[in-house]
Amino acid sequence: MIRSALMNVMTGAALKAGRGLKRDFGEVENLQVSVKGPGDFVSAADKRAEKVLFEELSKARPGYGFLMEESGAVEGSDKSHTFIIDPLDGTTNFLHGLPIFSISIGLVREGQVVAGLVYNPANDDMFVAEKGQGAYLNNRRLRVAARRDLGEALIGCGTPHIGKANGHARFKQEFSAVMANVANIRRLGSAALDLCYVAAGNYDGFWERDLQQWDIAAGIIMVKEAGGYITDADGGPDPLAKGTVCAGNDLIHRALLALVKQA
Ligand code: 2AM
Ligand code: CA
Ligand code: CA
Ligand code: CA
Repeated sequence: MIRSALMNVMTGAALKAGRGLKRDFGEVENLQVSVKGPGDFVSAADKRAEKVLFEELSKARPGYGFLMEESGAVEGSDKSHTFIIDPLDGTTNFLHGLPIFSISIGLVREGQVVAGLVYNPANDDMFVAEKGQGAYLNNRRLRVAARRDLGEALIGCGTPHIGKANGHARFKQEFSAVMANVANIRRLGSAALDLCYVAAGNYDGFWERDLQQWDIAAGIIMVKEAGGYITDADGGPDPLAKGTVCAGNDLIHRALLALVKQA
């Protein structure tokens, strides 16, 4: 288990914000919800959690910059460190009473994710990773699945959102290509957790397009520190910049990427 000062700060902030999310999840029907765009919702729970995370992290690491889904960028005096935060990844699940959502915190140093945390308050799953230190779920060290045969693999994915007409056509082709070659496919709705499920070996692989940095910053280091491979969905080396991902162990990643790229 990672017990660095930084990870203590990040877990403390996530647990505090998570208590608020648990409370709000218990009375989700009373939450104020607004619409940011087609199929894109934000609730008072997202905003409250983000406020707690910003307060706690900026108190402990004054000077670090922030990039947050709901409040945008906050520049710090320290130009080399930025926290990238999604206070509630899986808002749609949350608002529908499905306990598959998370808080995601990544720390980027000079363009590279050096620490990540993904916390699901509904079941207290706390995933953490630091560069060179491994990835953990609660106290258990994580390792990506060992499966070698794509035909036996369980693959996760993300579906395009309403209003993305090009994305729909492309996704249908990718989905058919992958479905014809794997054991089965899942779609859970929190990209941050999806990448943790690759790190933990629950999914053998995962791909999704049209993501934001806060959806994947923490998940990227989780997969890498669990011994996995992660690229953008076209095989490029910087999924954080591209906003697309393809992940798995070395063999599954390579085979899945070939299907997605060809589609
Ligand atoms: P969110 O719940 O924080 O918005 C699931 O496929 C991923 O896409 C999640 O990380 C989710 O993050 C994000 N997402 C959900 N609805 C979206 C939309 N309308 N536009 C862009 N991203 C969305
Ligand atoms: Ca959102
Ligand atoms: Ca998100
Ligand atoms: Ca969010």
